[in-house]
Amino acid sequence: MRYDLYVVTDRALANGLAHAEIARRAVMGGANVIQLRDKHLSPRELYLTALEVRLVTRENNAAFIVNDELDVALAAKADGVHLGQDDLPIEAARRIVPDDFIIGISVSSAVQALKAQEGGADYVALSPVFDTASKNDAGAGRGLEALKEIRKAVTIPVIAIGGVDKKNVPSIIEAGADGVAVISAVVGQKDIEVAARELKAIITKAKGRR
Ligand code: TZP
Ligand code: MG
Repeated sequence: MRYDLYVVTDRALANGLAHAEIARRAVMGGANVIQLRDKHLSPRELYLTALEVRLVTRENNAAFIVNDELDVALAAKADGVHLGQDDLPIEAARRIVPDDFIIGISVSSAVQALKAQEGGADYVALSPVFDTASKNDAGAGRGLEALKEIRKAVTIPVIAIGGVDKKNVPSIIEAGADGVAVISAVVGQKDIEVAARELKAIITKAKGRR
């Protein structure tokens, strides 16, 4: 499983474009993972949207992760769910998902990352690595030192989210991240597909230097 370019959907930042269309453009540009994230939809709307994103990701061999809502993720046959520190505890989630179901956890420290790994996380996301305007309660960026500490603390894939852009992505990969998760650097760009392709090329190049 590759996490190189992990794109989180956001309708507001994409000028109201449908989640499935954001996903389609991002995977055409090479996104490896799509996370459906929408805090405003009802469970039913989220489920129906997830079915659409499931089709697009399956057709293009991208992984599909649902943010927060494990029931929707399971019902729509997503590949996994992404949980924050205030969401369902990973131990509880693990008990009710198939063996190969991906559970990703947001962490802000090496201690949280180790705890997530011990609970059975498939990956952790340092959140936020840098300051971001795309999530109100994200808090201050933890920086590359926190990323390096997490990299040392766990053996599972580590990704970084928050304020990631074309300029800082090489430093994130150099610090040991397996990939980056982005909203504005791809979803907020005029041409989502082109933005994804450019970012992916930078990630691939930076990995080649490691
Ligand atoms: N979780 C932590 S930071 C963030 C999320 C969903 C927002 C990332 O958006 P951007 O625009 O890539 O900083
Ligand atoms: Mg959450």
